[in-house]
Amino acid sequence: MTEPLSRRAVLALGAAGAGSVALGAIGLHAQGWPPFGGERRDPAPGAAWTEPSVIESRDGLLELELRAALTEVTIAGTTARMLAYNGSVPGPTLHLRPGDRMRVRLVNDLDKPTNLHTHGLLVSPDGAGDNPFLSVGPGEAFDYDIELPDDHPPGVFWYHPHRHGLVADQVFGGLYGAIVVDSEDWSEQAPRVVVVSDTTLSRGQVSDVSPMDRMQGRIGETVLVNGNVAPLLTAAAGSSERLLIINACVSRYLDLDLGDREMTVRGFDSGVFTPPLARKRVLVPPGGRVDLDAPVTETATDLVARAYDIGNMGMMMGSGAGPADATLLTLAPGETAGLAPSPGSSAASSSPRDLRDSSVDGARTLTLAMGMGGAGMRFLIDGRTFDGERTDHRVELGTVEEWTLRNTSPMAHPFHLHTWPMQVMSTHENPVDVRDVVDVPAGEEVTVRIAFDRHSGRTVYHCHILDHEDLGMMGVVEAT
Ligand SMILES: [Cu+2]
Repeated sequence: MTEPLSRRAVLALGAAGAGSVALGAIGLHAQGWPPFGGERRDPAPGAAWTEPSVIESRDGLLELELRAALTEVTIAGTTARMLAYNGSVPGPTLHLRPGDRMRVRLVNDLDKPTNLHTHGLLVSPDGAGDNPFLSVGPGEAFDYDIELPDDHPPGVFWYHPHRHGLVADQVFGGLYGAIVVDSEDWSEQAPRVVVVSDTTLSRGQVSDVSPMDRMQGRIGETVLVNGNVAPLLTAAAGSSERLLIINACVSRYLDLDLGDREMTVRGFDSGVFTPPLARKRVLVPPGGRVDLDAPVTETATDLVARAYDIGNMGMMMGSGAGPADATLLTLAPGETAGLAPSPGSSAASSSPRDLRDSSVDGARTLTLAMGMGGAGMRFLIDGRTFDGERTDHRVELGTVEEWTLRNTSPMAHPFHLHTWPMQVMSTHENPVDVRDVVDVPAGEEVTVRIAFDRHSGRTVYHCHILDHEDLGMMGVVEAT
């Protein structure tokens, strides 16, 4: 790993950017929405709906300080010591516009290195941008400077640490928050931010996990929605709630089921379906997001994440029992807890580039595999584990490539590419399905097309079962 900044350099940067700390405080602007703001109530199953506080950009700029620290937080109806951004789990929601600049001072009050990844944003991976090779040591700070292109697509994204080797532990510990990019005015019409995570708490702190759990991909015992267990979301019967759902779980797939009701899927990740798709089940792999409308009727219903079998490590490594069903939230008729948006927003006007008819400048196959070796299972892409000094694939800026993602292992792996979205080519019924996390089921292959445009630079692709990423299932791509 590169350690590009010494503590002294960081302090010097800090002096130059001293204003950003104060500005960060001003930027921490609590809106009238959501109704409870950032206040932490005492949540319990069926608890009132809460959402993280929202920080909005102003005049094209969002500045804030994000302090990562072990903090006592109110979570799942109790208190626990977790890793938190600015003292809350999830961290604040960042609401951005296309063309915005985001200046984030990440302060590391942890006892291990960390960094910051703006998952899914179409921004530069270089320098002080969305750079996965940075490492910010304990007691250090780093000033990120991230610019969104003017034509950045709308969508729901998220931020979390990406320091190789520590990512799963830090996300499991509580370090994640939502990013929403749109051109909408939330004071008039606000979607619901639904940050889904899981963790395991024991005696007031986050449990350690075994090497076996890491190889299988850890599944937390407690599933949280905005830090609560199965909160109650009420709205007028006959309306619908627009949910921006983020799967911030380390390894858990969310197989969404709203009982006998159909959900209206506006899009996954930064992709938009025109028209939206009606679906009774919606699969959101780890790291993925979905933007959907859920109908509210006269009777309450649960939004459930059904147990989803991704396969396991095989006979040699144990049974690898999968997760159980988990109720994410209850949708019930009642007083509108806030502002119920109506379907058909401006989001549909910004369709992603369709690559189906593009000429393809290059084709490659990336093989996701598992094999025995060393102390246990090895997690491989193209037969190798991650080496940040090595560049695995070089592509030419401005080209379109077709990548075949081949999974020869007995488990599904959700494949995430930074910086450049992927258009899934093998989805026949969804004409333009653009994602940054593409699930590759066990023993199968998926073909995607990627336009290497907007940004040059060097970044990573990896399995978004974050334990697998930490175990080396990651590679480096550079576009020049
Ligand atoms: Cu994996």
